[in-house]
Amino acid sequence: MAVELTQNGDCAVITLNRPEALNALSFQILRDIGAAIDEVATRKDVRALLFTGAGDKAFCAGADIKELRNRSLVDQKRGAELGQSVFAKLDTLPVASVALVNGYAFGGGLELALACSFRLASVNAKFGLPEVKLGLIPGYGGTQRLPRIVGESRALEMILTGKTVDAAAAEQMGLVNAVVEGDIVAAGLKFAAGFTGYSLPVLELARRAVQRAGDLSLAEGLRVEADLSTLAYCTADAEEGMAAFQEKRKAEFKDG
Ligand code: DAK
Repeated sequence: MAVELTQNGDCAVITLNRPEALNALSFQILRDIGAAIDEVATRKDVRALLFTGAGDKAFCAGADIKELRNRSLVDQKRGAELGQSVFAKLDTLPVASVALVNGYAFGGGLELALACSFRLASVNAKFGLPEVKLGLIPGYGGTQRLPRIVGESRALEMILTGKTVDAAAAEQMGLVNAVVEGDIVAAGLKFAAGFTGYSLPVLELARRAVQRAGDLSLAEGLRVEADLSTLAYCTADAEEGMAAFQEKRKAEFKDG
């Protein structure tokens, strides 16, 4: 299987498993990623989703270039919409996602990582949107998500030059949350443990609020925050969290 879904405790792990092509995204692999994300959404015991790539060279070298040629414009547009809709599933997934970038994350591979809630990089990770070298521009969300994460100027520089950014530079520009040494899946599980113990519905409300920051005015965003923070206040977990503080004990959240 070119897309493998496994579970490690309360974390689902989707592995792109096509190392002979540096885990390049064929249209079938995109559909399989979509199906795997849908399956994760049904699992009640999953509290985070991790993505990684098989092999020691690549997270994902991007869209399968060999598949992109000689297609009609209608097919190309549908292809872009397929990639966009699969990656957009991560926005509405009930749990946060972490891209574990263990090598090259180019083109569509970087766009997958950008669609995740968080990104960790191995020391040898390399990031880039090299579409311009092929006479193309990003089609799976890169022109929209990259500027929201690193700012317009840095995003334009990556998109117009196609230059590669190494792990240290990616961390410095806020493209990744951290650079990790050693086993990146173990690092991802540890990173996820930093939030999986909290109330899932409350985490989801926090993600919704932050997502809206990218597309609303400050005044509208503050109204959304007032609504969503009030919704969080209505959960039994909020009552439990505040009671536990006063009773000087650890909160026992029940996802309610
Ligand atoms: N697609 C297909 N095969 C790939 C691939 C890719 N993106 N990347 C690597 N491979 C394959 C290579 O062809 C090679 O297989 P063989 O040819 O030997 O059978 C194998 O993986 C190993 O690759 P290399 O031999 O090249 O390995 P190196 O270590 O020498 O180089 C590299 C690694 C990552 C620097 C190099 O492979 C590379 O430059 N790869 C291409 C990176 C790239 O340009 N990615 C695609 C960006 S474009 C759309 C609009 C736009 C897009 C999509 C859709 N629509 C409107 C629908 C654009 C999307 C992109 O992602």
